[in-house]
Amino acid sequence: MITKTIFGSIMVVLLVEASFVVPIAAESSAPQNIEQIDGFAARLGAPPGFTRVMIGFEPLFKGRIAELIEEHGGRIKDAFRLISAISAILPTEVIPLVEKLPFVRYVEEDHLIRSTQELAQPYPAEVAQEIRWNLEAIGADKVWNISTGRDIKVAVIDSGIDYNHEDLAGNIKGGVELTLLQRTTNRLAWYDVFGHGTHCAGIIGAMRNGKGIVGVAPDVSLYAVKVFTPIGYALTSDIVEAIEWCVDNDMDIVSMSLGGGPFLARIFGLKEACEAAYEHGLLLVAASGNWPSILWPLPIVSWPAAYDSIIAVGATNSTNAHAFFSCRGPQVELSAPGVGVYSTLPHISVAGIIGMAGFYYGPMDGTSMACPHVAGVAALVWAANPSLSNEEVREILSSTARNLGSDGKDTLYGHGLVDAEAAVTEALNRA
Ligand SMILES: [Ca+2]
Ligand SMILES: [Ca+2]
Repeated sequence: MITKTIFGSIMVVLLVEASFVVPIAAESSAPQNIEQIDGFAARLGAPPGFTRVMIGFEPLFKGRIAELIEEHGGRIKDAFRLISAISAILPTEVIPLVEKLPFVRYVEEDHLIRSTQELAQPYPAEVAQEIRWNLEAIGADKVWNISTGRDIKVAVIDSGIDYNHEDLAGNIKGGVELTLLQRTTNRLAWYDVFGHGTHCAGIIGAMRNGKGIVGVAPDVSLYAVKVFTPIGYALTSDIVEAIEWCVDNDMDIVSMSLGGGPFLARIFGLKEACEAAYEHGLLLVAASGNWPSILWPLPIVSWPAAYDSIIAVGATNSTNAHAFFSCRGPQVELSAPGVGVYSTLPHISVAGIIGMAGFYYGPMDGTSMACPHVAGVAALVWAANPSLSNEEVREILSSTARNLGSDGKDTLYGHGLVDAEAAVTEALNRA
């Protein structure tokens, strides 16, 4: 039995996996990625006296919950099918009554998750396509004669993707916007004006086309699941809806370079959605979080990466050493490159606004960049042997990872650096 909880105006610490953007080879400056928001989230866009909530209930009572919300002058935002929960705007004074109902499992604030993307400095591609250190570190280029991720569907839950980008367009197969602003599959809606989603998408699946960069899985099918508004906010319920969309649309892999702080440890809706998607056979990968140990001494990664149903990925640099900002903890499952990673950027950017022609690329730092490397390797593994289950792909990634640091699994590196060549070889052995 899950304890009923309601959070009033507790201090909310938000984490952004994204992005203190630095030029390649520069030292990372102090991270700007921890923010504190107090009670603001659940009232965003809600009338005075109302709060945004997620209500979990016993499955047979969906209709009764909907009636209750209406009776009290509230409004349903999402009636989920993947989990037995509803997100809604409710009069704040009604919440204690609702949580006492015997068929209500929990009432929780619909927290905000923010991705404070700072724009990278985009450059027109100055070189022909090249294999950069991050791909060599994980051996991705060594398996493309066997597997390129073809026919594997990877959803990037983020800020959208620049579908016009020369290095992405051929691999982008669909998208959706699920934000407070609108909920639509209209192509214009899921364009990325932010940069973060396009950067992550390029790491997973930029094309092998003689231009720009190459992604880990250069023939993968990419889907943009846009949850971050142009100002960089998503509600927890938006992430739940995004995961539901991934299940409904038969995604194989979900890449989530996003996360939040300790308040999410006691959020049930997001946890349930991740568990349900995992049970449906999807493989979920998330960034472990960018908290330098000086700011976050506890050995625990951010959420949703911390959930058992998700592969938590930490970041390493070009010498395969732990990136100082990468969260440590027993939940870290794998490591992947996350410092000075060069990838695609959307045209609409500082350079785009001033009218510079061309397509753009640039470096970013963060566990946000590590996560899509693992999503890409998972796509290589699955394409090499489509008969594998999500649990088997996960087990192969861990068992073939290259140990780093102390012997065996540890709290800095997890099982170690993801190894595309060893993982694909193992996948073929099991075919
Ligand atoms: Ca390319
Ligand atoms: Ca180790």
